[in-house]
Amino acid sequence: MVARSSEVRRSAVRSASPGAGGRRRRGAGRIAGLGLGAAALLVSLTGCDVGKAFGGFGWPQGGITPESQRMYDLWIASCIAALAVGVFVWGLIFWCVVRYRKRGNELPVQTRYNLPMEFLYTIAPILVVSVLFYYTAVVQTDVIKESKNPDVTVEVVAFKWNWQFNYRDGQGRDANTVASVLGTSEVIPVLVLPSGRSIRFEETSRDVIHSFWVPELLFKRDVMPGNVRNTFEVSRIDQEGAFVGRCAELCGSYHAFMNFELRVVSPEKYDQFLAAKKAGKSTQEALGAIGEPEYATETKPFDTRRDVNNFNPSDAQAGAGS
Ligand SMILES: [Cu+2]
Repeated sequence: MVARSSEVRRSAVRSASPGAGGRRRRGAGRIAGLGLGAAALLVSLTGCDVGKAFGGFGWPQGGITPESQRMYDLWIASCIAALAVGVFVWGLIFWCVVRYRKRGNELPVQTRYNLPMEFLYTIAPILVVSVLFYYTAVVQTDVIKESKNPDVTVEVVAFKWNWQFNYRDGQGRDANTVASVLGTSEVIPVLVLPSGRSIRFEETSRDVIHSFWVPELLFKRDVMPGNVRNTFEVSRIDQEGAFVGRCAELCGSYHAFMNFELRVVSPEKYDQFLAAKKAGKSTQEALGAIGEPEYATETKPFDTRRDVNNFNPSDAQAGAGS
């Protein structure tokens, strides 16, 4: 009896709406059109700097290398794609809420086995994920690419809790250090690099795992002790100036003070700086010789405030006891 009545209802629905199949096809066509429109919008929007207008969608802006720009573009394009999909899905939800809101006790048409719809919501997510995967793989491969002969090679040596930067005459462990910059508790190490040249960073640690991070490079890589020698390369730095660098791996008590400064200067100034260092000048003297500030301008030296007795307002030295 129940089966029969539902059969009757279904046939009634079919006869009451002879154009249901056509409408469904038109609906699927409209959805496909919307999808195509969103894709076209995505392609056209990636041509302009939409990210800037929306604060980078949370991604840090101000990258100073072509690699950082590529990562930024990938992020912006992914956000726009996510927004397009989001708007499409939210639109469908609201449309269904309004179009199929309850109008009486009659059950609305139950749509099942709608092949175009099922095809759409199976294929569309696979397509979206594939496109995102493809562009991520392309950008990642590009960003971690290393050339055979970079213009400059710097060995980054991390230790608790400072940095040493060795300018090398080649790549790998067997190359020689031709000049060096060493940070101390009183002096922030200034890593001087040229603009417009490719730079290889080779990282090694004397003790625990650290992480070499200059936010403007939008690239961060762990500095490992032992045999692992992480490397990465930037094809050039586009902007001259001073940029603070940090350790981005919790490495011990004074991790937070493990800052350095990246000073990007013109290639001519860089050559003069290196020549001065090779001639035996200190980093500060060499910086002064090329007309640059001798000390870091963007960050302060190691300030542990060990000599300040925070718990006792008297002038007693910390650790002096009572
Ligand atoms: Cu560290």
